[in-house]
Amino acid sequence: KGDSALSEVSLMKKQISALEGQLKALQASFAKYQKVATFPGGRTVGNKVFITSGYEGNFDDMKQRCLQAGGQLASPRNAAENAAVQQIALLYQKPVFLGITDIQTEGKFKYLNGDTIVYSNWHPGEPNNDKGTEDCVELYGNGKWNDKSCGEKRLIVCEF
Ligand code: 293
Ligand code: CA
Repeated sequence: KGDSALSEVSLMKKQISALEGQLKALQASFAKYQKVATFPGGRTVGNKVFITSGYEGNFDDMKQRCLQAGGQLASPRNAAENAAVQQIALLYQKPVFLGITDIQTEGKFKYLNGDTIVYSNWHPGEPNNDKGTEDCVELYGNGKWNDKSCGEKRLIVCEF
């Protein structure tokens, strides 16, 4: 009995040291992918990573591409996140569509999960629903937001 308890302890010690080795390898691998993901069209803010392929598309295209990649359209929820998306817009010299629309109720901008937005950075005079057709939101190089027709093509930025 004493012997079998001892051999269980030594088995567990072996398992723990194997796990330690695997954890170390995983940490090294993660650090590498974290660097790759932020080069050059990516930005991390806290636990969030914003990244672009550099391609443009309309809102539905972009939404699908981000979902397919396991993320969602960039949805900055504070000034730091907004600044990160702004840097990507500046780097690529292209405005970005955000994961925010008022498709459901005109004038009530929501995230794609249906929650009302907790942060906004509208350009003065926006949102103006110009021509009655603007349900999507683009982020300019100056970081400010404009409501825009969802059929326009804008830079694809996803968040993970
Ligand atoms: C109007 C007035 C402009 C404004 C524009 C955008 C379109 O043309 O000042 O920049 O609408 O809001 O989304
Ligand atoms: Ca507008």
